[in-house]
Amino acid sequence: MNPRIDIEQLSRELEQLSLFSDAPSPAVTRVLWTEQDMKARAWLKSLALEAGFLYREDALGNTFIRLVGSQPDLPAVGTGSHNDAIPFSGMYDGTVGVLGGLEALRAIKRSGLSHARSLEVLMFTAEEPTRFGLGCLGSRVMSGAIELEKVRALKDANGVDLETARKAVGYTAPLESVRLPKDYYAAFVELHIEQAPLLEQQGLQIGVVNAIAAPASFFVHLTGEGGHAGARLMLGRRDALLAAAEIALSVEAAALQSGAMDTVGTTGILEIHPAAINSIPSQAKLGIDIRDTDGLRRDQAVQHVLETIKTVCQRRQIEYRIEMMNADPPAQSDPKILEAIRQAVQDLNFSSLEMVSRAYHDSLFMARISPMAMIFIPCRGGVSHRPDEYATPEDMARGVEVLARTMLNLANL
Ligand code: HGY
Ligand code: MN
Ligand code: MN
Repeated sequence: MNPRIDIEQLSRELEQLSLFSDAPSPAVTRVLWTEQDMKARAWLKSLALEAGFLYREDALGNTFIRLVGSQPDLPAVGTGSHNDAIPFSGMYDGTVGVLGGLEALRAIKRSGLSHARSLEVLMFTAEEPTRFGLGCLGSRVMSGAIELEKVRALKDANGVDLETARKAVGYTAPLESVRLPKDYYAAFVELHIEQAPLLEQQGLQIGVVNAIAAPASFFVHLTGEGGHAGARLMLGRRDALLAAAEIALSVEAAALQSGAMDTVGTTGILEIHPAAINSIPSQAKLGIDIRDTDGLRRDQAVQHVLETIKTVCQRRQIEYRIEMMNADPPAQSDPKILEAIRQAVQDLNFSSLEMVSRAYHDSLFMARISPMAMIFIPCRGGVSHRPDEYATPEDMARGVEVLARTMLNLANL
């Protein structure tokens, strides 16, 4: 019997998970290793144990939930995503891949269908950059994509470093133990909402993701000269906010002038000091995010902004410091995994679209240690990272069905 998805249970669990939040419903805020995050982790563990699966957490809290196969020594087939949520976001980003992955394993177990390879759901730590300013922290360390010294040096907005933060919530094993060998997984397939409107606009049911765009992010720290908003004349002012404003506009210009619609640029953070209406801003901090499906074009857009920062700060006599957080290459999906997804879509007679992911995901880094591909389902209006993010139970059920079939296709190869 084919795996049958219990969409009522999955929908209930998504609702329950959304309540572990530091924002009023329907918004969700669940930041790394906060009380709500730790409660959500404990709750996920209870679901895994209830289902009779193996459960472990690594030194960063990456969580592994395993349904053992008939040949447990073979590299497993992995799936998974993230449960952390940026401030005032929605309840489906990431969670559909974690709880949907769990439901896929439960459905496979209920079906009694055999699978040589073990099947494993991963809940990655810190896919979102909220706390330490760097996204995909868990999968970066797992895949060896970052030096551990850089990880240890990360500090949150309160100056708490990562080592102190992780040990405070019980993750004390050496960071070196997080790294996974290249043959740990035979395949990795992530289920995620599309976070864009293409599937909905074209009335298609499944996205077969063949590439993940290249993300870059950096902070710009600006220091000018403060002073009295009324008494200080305009001539000679060194207003940090105005320099920041020119820089933010150059982020938009860099994306629009790249010659391709795939280049996107966002200034998502702008903090000023002292932030008083009658005081000239002496300091500003920008958080800038620039991406493209083409790594070279992305780098050119970043370069455009860095040059603008230099000229604007020279003209306005503002000191600046650039804090590069990441500039990752894009990832291509593996042909074999794509074929397994297409086969599942065809068997289920669903409609589908081959597409790229403009959002990044942990799969961007899992691609470094395992053949990877992603499955998208539509989300209403393409909206994400907002409280009105929504995916229908029918779309979620289809996504989990494709995931379960794909994992089974791969588990017996
Ligand atoms: O920003 C991203 O692409 C992901 O949602 N963290
Ligand atoms: Mn996200
Ligand atoms: Mn996500």
